[in-house]
Amino acid sequence: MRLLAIGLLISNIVFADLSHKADRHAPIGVMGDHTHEKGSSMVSIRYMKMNMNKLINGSDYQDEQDYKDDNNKSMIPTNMDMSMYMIGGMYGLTDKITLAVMQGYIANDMEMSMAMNGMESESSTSGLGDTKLNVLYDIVESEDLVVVGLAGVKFPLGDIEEENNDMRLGYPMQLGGGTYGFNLGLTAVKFIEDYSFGAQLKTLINVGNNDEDYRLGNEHGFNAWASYMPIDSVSISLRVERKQFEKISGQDEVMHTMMSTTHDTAYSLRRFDTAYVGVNYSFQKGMLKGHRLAAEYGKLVSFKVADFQLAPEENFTLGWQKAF
Ligand SMILES: [Cu+2]
Repeated sequence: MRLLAIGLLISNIVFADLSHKADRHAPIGVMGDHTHEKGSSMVSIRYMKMNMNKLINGSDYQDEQDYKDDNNKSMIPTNMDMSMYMIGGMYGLTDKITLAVMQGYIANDMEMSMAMNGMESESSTSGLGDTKLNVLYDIVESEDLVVVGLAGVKFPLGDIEEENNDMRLGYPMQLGGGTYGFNLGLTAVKFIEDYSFGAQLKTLINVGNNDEDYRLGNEHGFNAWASYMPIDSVSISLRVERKQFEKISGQDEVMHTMMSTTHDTAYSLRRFDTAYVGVNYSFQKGMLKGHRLAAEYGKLVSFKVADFQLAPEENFTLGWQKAF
């Protein structure tokens, strides 16, 4: 009995140590992959940047002439930069249940050129995005296997009436979806010595119609990654992600569909596959013990979209996390 108690104590101590290891957190672009012990919490800040400057349609890159040949829209999207600061908080309600809240601040810049004469125009939007509140549940938590379930709600905080010169901007320039949504997710990570292998399925189901009489399409995400941890403080990762967006239902009547393909809901049915390389760094001692830094770079590898739009060619995420 006593031996068992000591054994349990030791295994607990060994286990508690694991959370400091770099690969106990997924690559920084993956969220909802881990939980926290009862009473412990974590804050995180992520900076995400995406650059889009190539036209695509179907599964191919396109040029401005292709765009003009295909439709009569008056403007051609030529460049879009999106950056987001995301603040997250996690709190272990029990050893099994963790609450997680996330709030982004978004800044978008978009350039378009007039189909008729090539005249350039610019627009920008910025502000808070939609809020996400999730409950994470520890289905399995052992030394070599972690399985986490996720369920939560997306709150429609982000503005959907962003304009430029009194003209309603296209869907990608809006800051939120305007409706509630439900998040569901399942993440599993297997640890084998210095390696770990993770997979995550995620779905966002949007519900109802927003004030502008439309609803963004549901989003489905699949992630798989492998990471290698040469020392406890560092892990490097390779990840592939598939993101599928269903079509917008309804439409914003104030938006002029003839303005550009991103003012027309047809574009919104789309799928992107992205490959990532990333690094996690977990401070093991000294003043910064408990702090984590992570970065990830993603490059689009394949896509299938229903209408002309700008490809999310490259993205970069930098993150800081601190557990208490
Ligand atoms: Cu956390």
